[in-house]
Amino acid sequence: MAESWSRSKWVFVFVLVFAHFSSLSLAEDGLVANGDFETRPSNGFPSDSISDGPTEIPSWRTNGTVELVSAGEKVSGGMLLIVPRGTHAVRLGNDAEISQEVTVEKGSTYAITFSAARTCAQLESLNVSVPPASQTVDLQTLYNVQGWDPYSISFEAEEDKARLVFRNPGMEDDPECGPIIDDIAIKKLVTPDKPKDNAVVNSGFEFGPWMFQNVSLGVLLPTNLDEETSPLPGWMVESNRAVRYIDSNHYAVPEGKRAVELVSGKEGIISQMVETTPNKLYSLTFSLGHARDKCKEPLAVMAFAGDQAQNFHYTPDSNSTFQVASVNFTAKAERTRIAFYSVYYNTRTDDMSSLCGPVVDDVRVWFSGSSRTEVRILLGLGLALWVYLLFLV
Ligand SMILES: [Ca+2]
Repeated sequence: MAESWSRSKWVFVFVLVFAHFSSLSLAEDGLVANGDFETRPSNGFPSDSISDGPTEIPSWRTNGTVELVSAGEKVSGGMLLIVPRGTHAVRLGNDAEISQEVTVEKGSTYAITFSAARTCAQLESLNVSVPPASQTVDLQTLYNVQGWDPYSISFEAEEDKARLVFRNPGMEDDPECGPIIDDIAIKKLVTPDKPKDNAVVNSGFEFGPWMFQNVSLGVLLPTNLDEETSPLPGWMVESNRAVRYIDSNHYAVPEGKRAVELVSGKEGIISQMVETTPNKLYSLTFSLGHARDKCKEPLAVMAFAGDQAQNFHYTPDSNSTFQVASVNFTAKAERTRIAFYSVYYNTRTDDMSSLCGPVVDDVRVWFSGSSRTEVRILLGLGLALWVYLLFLV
């Protein structure tokens, strides 16, 4: 009896220890292992050693010319290398890549946040993949004068291990060109429940990719590969340019802690297909705001709901950084597309080149009463009743 008790106790301890370790190895939200490239390689950082040998990058597998670069370094042209944060980052040469395996939950969706900068004026891009999903992020557009930006893409885990691969697909003449990447973080995405009185999922943009507390640039969301996975659950970025995901620590956000800033004019569209009942009258309402990021006015959005399209200008008000706008529409099908883009291409007043634009938040779609045909039928019935009553009299 005592023996079997002691054995089951050991089994219990073993299960506990096993559970502990298996939960530890799952990727946690935040930086991946050495995701900021600040871990010292065994033979030191290239910048502080005189040896010319190849440097290994702790926690990463490399292929091709991958360099650990330091803030303050210059390339041959005399251009200062941009290191997004901290002291070190990596630069990917022609066709070079770095990768790392992360443990994930099969079937879950993850967002990868990373910072990227281009080194030369050429068409630079970065291919980010979690095989079989793959996406090429265009680094041609400079969204802000600091020369780098955080980006986010998403993938659905098909296995319980995923390999994150960052590759420079370019073939530049100058071997010193090639994107610089830094601050690679992962976050498991949760799709929020749909509220009862609103057909919009993630209506306040509170669910989204990892954001670094002390980074004030927001996170750029490039075009989605498909409708199923988006770093912004429920929403799609449809066009060929990015929108900016912003936080209330650094921007004026109408509701909650997160919102979207439409920074790419007509080329940065966010949309969602919402469930509707055909022939019912609906109202789309949303907050239209100013991010308080010195964005030069006028700010305006074009809002789409089914076959309705309407543009709204942001009217500055000293008491508030946003206003509520609405569009009425009659649903034609069981799913209706709602979408937003910025009417203007705006830049900041201080540097005249950082891209900015109107803020959209708190998007709601709800029944706004009976449809016109229903009203007509009711009026018709009422009239018939009166006629009938008159006959009786
Ligand atoms: Ca919000």
